[in-house]
Amino acid sequence: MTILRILVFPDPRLRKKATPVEVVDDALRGLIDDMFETMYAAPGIGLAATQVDVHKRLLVADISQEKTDPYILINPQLLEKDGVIVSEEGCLSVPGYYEEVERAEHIRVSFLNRDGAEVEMEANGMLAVCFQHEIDHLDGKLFVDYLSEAKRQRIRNRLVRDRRHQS
Ligand code: GNR
Ligand code: NI
Repeated sequence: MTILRILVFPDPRLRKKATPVEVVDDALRGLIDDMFETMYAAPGIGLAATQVDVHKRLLVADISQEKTDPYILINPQLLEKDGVIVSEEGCLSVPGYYEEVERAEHIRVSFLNRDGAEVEMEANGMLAVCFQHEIDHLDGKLFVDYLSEAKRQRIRNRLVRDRRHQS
């Protein structure tokens, strides 16, 4: 198992649109295991393949405290959205910033599981927020895109400055 490097905004690779997974094989399951290890180590409640520079439609999530509720969504599709929830979001690719974002409160999503079987499920509340945040990543979208241009620029400038002081 390997902890993968997470891309940080404004890295242009975070803007790539991921392409569908064609085969669910052992190589993909290896990537999934590495994504869980990376997410849990961060720690985070979700991770999209885009964030580790793999541009395939694949995400992992676990919003439980005890890391007991792992979800793997391959080729996720949002089928229904209902209601509105506003929550404070963060992102491992935008470290240190938390802002309110409006999302659907209830969703229905279809995807392939780690055996390549088609699954449909509903998600509500925090899990629904997490899935929407991760699916956005697969489309090259970040939570900062929902903020004002001024806020996004300020976050970008600070992260670029942080990076220079690190390296
Ligand atoms: O760890 C994370 N926390 C979080 C909090 C509120 C809304 C979304 C998230 S996802 C984030 C991990 C991450 O960046 N996933 O892409
Ligand atoms: Ni994120």
